[in-house]
Amino acid sequence: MAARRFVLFDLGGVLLTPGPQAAFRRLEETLGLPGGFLLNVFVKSGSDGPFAQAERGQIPFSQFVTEMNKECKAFAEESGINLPETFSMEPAFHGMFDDGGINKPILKAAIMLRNNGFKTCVLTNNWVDDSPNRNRTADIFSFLNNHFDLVIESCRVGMRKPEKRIYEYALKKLKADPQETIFLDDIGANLKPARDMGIATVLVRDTDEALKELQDLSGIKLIDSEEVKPPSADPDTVPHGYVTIKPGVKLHYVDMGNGPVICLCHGFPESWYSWRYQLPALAAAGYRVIALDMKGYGESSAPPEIEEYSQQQLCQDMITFLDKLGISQATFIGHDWGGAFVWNMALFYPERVKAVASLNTPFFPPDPEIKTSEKTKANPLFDYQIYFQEPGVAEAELEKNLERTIKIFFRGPGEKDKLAPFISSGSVCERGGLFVGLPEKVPRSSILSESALQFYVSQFKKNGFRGPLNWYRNMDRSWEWTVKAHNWKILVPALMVTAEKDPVLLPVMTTGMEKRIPNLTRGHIEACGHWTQMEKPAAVNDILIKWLGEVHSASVPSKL
Ligand code: CPU
Repeated sequence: MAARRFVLFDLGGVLLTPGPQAAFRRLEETLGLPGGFLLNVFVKSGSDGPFAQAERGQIPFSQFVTEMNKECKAFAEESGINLPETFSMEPAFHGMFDDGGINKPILKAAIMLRNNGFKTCVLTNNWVDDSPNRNRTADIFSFLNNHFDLVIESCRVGMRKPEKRIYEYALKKLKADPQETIFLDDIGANLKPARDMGIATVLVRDTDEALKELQDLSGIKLIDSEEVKPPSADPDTVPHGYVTIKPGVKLHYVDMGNGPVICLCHGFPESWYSWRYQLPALAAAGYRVIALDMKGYGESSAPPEIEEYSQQQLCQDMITFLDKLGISQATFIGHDWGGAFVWNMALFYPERVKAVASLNTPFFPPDPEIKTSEKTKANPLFDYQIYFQEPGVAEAELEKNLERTIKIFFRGPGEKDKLAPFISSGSVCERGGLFVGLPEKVPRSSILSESALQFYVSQFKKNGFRGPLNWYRNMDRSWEWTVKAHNWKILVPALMVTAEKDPVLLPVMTTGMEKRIPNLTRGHIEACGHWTQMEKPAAVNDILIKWLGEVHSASVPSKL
C-alpha cells in the first residue's frame, strides 16, 4: 500500500474549536429556542439553500444571513415556535471561536507532519466574509496560509464538501493519490465520499483519539513527542527591504506581519536568519517584525572603517533607519552583540524605544574608572576579544574556510563529538588563534540544518568578517560615549532572558541588573547554550510573546 504523504484538515470543528455547532447551541440557549432548531433550518434549506450558496461563494455572508433569517422565521411559524421580532442568526457567527480558538495539539501535529515531509492542506466549507467581524477571519486565514502547504476554501472554488468533486480538486492540486491521503473532519457525511474514493478518514470527536488515529495512519510520532520546532522564515519567500542610511551604506532587513513594530538585532557572527523561528511566530501574534542584517553583515553594507561600528554610530544608524521607514517607536529585541546594542538604544534613545529585551547579553554599565579594554583583559573568558583586536588577523582565520567556521561556531552545549562542545573562548591569544587545535573536518551540529549552514556561508561570502569583527574594535570609543550615562537608569519596559549553558554570557553576569533597570522582567531557558533563538525556538517564542503581550496590552489584541 502506498505510504500516506498528504493530510487534509477540516477547519471549524477540527483546527478551530469548538466549531459552528456549539455556536448554534449557544444562540439557541440565549434565545430560549429548542435545541437543534438552527441545525434543522440548515438541513431543511438543503444543498441549494442560502447556506450552500454561501459556501459555494454564490452569495456573501451578509446576504446569506438575510435569507437565512427569513427561512428561520418560516420554519418557526410552521413548527409553532416563537421567534423574537428582532431575531437574527448573525450573532451565532460572531466570535464563533472565541471560547476556544485554534486547536493547539492538532495544529502541532500538522506542523510536525509538515516538518516530516508531508504536504498539509486545509479543506474548509466557508463563505466570503463581509461581516463586521471579518478581520478575525482575515487573521485566521493569513495564519493558515503560513502554516499549511495549501488552503482550499469552498467559497473560492465554487464547490463544497461533501461534493465528490471538491475532494478530486484537492487531490489534483496536491498531486496526490487517494491512497496517499488522510482526511480529518468532524462531520461524518463529509468523510463518506472521501472514504469511498480510497482516502483514509478520521472522524474527529475527541482530539486525543483523533491524534492517535492520525499517528497510526501517518507513521509519524505525534503524541508525547519532543518539542516541535516552530515554522521557519524562508529566505526565498519572506519579504525583504533595504534602507539607504547614507550614500553607499544600506541596511537590509526582513519584514513580516502587521502591528506595533519589533526590531530584531542579531549578534556575532550571525544574520537576520538567526531569527528565522521567531519571525512567523511574532508576526502571527500581531506584530510587524523587522529582522535586520546588522551593519557589516549579509546584504547590509560593510564599510571597512572601525569607527563605523562604534555603539554611538550604530545607534545613530538605527535612528536614521527608523526615520526613513517612518517608524517613530519600536520594541527592540537583541541577542549577543545585538543585546548590548539594544540596551544602548534604551539608554540613549528611550523616546524611540517602546520596550527592550535582551537574550543572553546582560546590561553592563560602563565603569567610569576602568576602560572597557582593561575590563576585557581582566576577564579570561573574553580573551578571544583581545585576539579580535588586530585588524586582519582574525579575518584571515575565520575567512579561510567559511563552512568550517560556521560549523565550529554554531554548536549546542554538550554535543558529544570529537570537538569541544563550544570553542574555548579563553587562552586564544596564547594558542595563537580561535580554532587552533581543532580538527580540519568538523561535524555539523544538530542545531544547524544543512540548508541553514549553506545560508550562513552564503551571507559571509559577501563581506567576510571585517565588519563583524569591527564591532569588537570600538571598546574604548564606546566606553567614552556610554560613560556619561554610567549611572542612568533604564525605565522603559525591559526583559532579560538568560540561557543556562551559555559559556560566554553567563546567567550570573546579570546579577544586580535590577539596580539600574528597576522594572526588569526576567526569563530563563534551561539546557540552552549561546545560540538561543535556534537552540530553543519554542521557549524563546513563548517568553517573548507573553512579555510583548504585557507590554503592548493596550494596543494589541491576541490574534488567534
Ligand atoms: C564564542 C567564543 C569565542 C568567540 C566567539 C564566540 N559573542 C561567539 C559569541 C561571541 C560575543 O563576543 N558577544 C559579546 C557581546 C557584547 C558583550 C560581550 C560579549
